[in-house]
Amino acid sequence: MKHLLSLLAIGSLLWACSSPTSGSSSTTTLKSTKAITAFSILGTAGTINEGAKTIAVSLPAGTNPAGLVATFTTTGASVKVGSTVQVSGSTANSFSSPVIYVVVAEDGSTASYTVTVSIPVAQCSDGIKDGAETDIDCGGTCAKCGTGRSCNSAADCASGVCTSGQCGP
Ligand SMILES: [Ca+2]
Repeated sequence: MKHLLSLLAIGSLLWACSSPTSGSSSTTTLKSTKAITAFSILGTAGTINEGAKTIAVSLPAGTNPAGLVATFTTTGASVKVGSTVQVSGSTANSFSSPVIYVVVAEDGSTASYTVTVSIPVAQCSDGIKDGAETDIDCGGTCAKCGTGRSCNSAADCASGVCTSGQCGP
């Protein structure tokens, strides 16, 4: 009987050693942080809404939304757009429509930020007569108007001739 007990004792000792209580690797807990804490494009800082997970960037009129490089800082392990790992200050994306930045934490959990870039259409190419234009997108401070288009003075016309409010040939 004594022999059996010692066998049991040895057995439980062996069990203790091989058991996953050796998960003392929990001292290296993987971080779950996955925030984007700063975001800018062409030196313009974006407005980060951490609650809504949105980032809004307003760029100057006329900026080409294609191939823009974002500079960002994150508390996550990596950042992806689609399957492409994003390198701050290096990876270019087209922002003609909102772009989803997925931040991956060390523990594999993720957070998705929707980045929206707004670029006002330049007044001289917005397809409407506004500002100082004398006709749609021409005259005033925009390009000079062609023949037959409305003008206030000769300076509004490519031909330098403004007759009865119309640019001459
Ligand atoms: Ca216009």
